[in-house]
Amino acid sequence: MKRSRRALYVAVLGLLSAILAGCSSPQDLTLTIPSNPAFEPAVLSVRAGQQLRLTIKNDGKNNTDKHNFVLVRGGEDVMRDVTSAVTAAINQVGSASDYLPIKERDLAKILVHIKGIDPGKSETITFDAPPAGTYMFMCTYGRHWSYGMVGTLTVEP
Ligand SMILES: [Cu+2]
Repeated sequence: MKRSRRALYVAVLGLLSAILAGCSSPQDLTLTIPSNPAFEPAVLSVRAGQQLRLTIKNDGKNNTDKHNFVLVRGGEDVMRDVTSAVTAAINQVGSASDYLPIKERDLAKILVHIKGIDPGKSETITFDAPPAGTYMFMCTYGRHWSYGMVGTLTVEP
């Protein structure tokens, strides 16, 4: 009798911890964009599969300080592909491109993105961290990547 009760406790504890693990809250991350276009901090580190809640705060003061956030599915080579595709899109349709690629195969190289954020505003996006690796992010407005508005998301296994 005593033994079976103990077994029940163990089973209930196991079930509870499984439920708690499933309900684990997302990890909050914040990127701030100062008046001088940049992401602060420029390096983020997370665990693979962790749910993330990323907030981007645009602290720019001028009306022209609009920025976006584009996280690509890889490192610098993938970022270069995407910047070429964005440049092609802008040349083709201007700001109607939303500073994103037009072709599906280029869009597929983007993991997540947040559209243009006005100065003084912030936006939040929730997503799951990709598999372990290094992922680049950037702002594609006005080719801001070329002014160093880039950063790295490091995903640990
Ligand atoms: Cu920007």
